[in-house]
Amino acid sequence: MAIKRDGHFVTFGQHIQEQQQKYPNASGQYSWLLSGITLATKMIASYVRRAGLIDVWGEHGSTNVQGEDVKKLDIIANDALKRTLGYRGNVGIIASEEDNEPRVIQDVTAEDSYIIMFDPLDGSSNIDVNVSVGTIFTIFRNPKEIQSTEKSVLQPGSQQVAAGYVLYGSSTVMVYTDGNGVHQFTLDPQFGAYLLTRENMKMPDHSGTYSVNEAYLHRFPEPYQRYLHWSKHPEGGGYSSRYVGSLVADFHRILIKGGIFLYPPTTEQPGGKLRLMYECNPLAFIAEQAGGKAVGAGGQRIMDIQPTDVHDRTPLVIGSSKNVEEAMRFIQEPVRV
Ligand code: FDP
Repeated sequence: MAIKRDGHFVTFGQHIQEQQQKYPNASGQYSWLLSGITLATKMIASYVRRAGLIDVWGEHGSTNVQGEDVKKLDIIANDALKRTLGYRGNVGIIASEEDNEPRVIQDVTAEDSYIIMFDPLDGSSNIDVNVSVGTIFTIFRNPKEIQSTEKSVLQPGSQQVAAGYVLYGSSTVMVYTDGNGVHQFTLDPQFGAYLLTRENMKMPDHSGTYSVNEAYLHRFPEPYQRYLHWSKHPEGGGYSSRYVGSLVADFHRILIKGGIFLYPPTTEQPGGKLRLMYECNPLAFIAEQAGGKAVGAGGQRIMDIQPTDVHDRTPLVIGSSKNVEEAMRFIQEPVRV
């Protein structure tokens, strides 16, 4: 149910304004930027909802910088975000998982200028089969000192100002944090607004569910294999498993119900598959704000990893704090394959 305050729904915009009132010097520029994200995701949601009726299924016929086939909806989502954010005066740099290079929108060095990074459509291999997909975004401050675009962008996740995702699922929900807890907003298609539906979300600290593409088991380093064997064995964890194959959907379930998601190194991708900047950092920020944990190779905190390239990848273990700690007892040398 949508949460009411003084008998009224709380829109995402109102929530941001309430947050900003805590900072008397806030210029309002930040909420202007966020309105670009909400507008773009409403546009994406409207395409997702009409998939099958309009021509959005299938391959676009190109490959992205990662060498993956690009779907039509990937392009639509990427364009929607770039268009809406490109006109926001306070956006300095935009970096998209689908694009080769970060794009400098304007050379702004003012205090309230931002860098936005996004995965426009996460889980896109699920689009054509009507399974949930999502948009993930993260926001950094544009460093005031004039630097190269690369240096400005390559900040560790601990520097994130805010992060969130939109899950186009049974309803369209946005989960957001700016370091003051995690809140969920649901898109009301009648009002055309995101309304507050969960406040100060906390992840259960343990659950008996793990999420991993277990078909790749033999490609994982041995400690991961041992952990997964223990997890399902009746004399070990005795856990159940769920794997959607859209990171946002798998993570959202864990945020609400608890558990653990793993994308380990594989023999083919020893550095992991998931992108540090576009996927892992934002979800790690949300996980930690909700009381969970997120670690990469060797158990390093995801948000402490210093990126060397905007398209860096990392192994990921994320979820309820006790589940992640439990997994870490098995996974000592995760990069050895
Ligand atoms: P996709 O390739 O469909 O875009 O990083 C992208 C991602 O999906 C994640 O959303 C998902 O968790 C993962 O890859 C799925 O990878 P596998 O198919 O290798 O399991």
